[in-house]
Amino acid sequence: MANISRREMLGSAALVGGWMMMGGDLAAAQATPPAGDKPADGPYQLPDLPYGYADLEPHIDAQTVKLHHDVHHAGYVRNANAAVARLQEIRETGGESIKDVRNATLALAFNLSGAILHGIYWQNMKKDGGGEPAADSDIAATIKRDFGSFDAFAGNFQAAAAQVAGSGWGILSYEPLADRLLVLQVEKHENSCVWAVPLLVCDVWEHAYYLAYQNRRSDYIKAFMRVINWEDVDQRLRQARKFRD
Ligand code: MN3
Repeated sequence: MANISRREMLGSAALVGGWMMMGGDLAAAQATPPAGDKPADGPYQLPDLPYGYADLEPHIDAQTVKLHHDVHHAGYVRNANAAVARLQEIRETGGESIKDVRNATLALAFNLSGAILHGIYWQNMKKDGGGEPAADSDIAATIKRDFGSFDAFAGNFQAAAAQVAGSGWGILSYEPLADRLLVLQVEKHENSCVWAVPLLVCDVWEHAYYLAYQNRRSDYIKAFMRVINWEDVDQRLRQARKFRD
């Protein structure tokens, strides 16, 4: 990707930090964004794909990319905007409406987390991606330092993604406290485990792969590894490190 704004990186950091604090069930937040309409007006926009629907083939098929971006990702954005609007409405209305703050806040956390992670997910891939990061990149050196070798990282990352229970994400994160890379699992994407900045995220919700790979999630994860945009991941690492300054 061309540029990752500081605002976007801060949003990602706040997202992951927010996961610690947002517990609770998601009955009101809803796991499946509704299909159809374009995202409503609001502070969040559906970003364009950085490539064509078919550009990730044969690894990720065009129909999956189109549905995933235009319907699922758009739903997160629309519902995040709706939650922001609902919270504004509650603040203005007051009275009994204040009882809906929890539902609206859960909906905001769930949908904005989805919107942010999907934005990273699309940029984490590119046509003719995959392989290993450039040998002289920060991400290559840091993977080697923290995991021992690229293969050790790749094995850990793929196993973590494959072993997510139900829906969720495998995530390579930068953890600024110790300046370390960590492979994490997220099973409720608004409810994570550590303060960390996501650098590389693999969506293992079924909609990301089921049309082409059915129950073969591991095959999809292998395919994902073949389309990674390591320049994007490297840029995210370098930007995340600025948080230490
Ligand atoms: Mn998804």
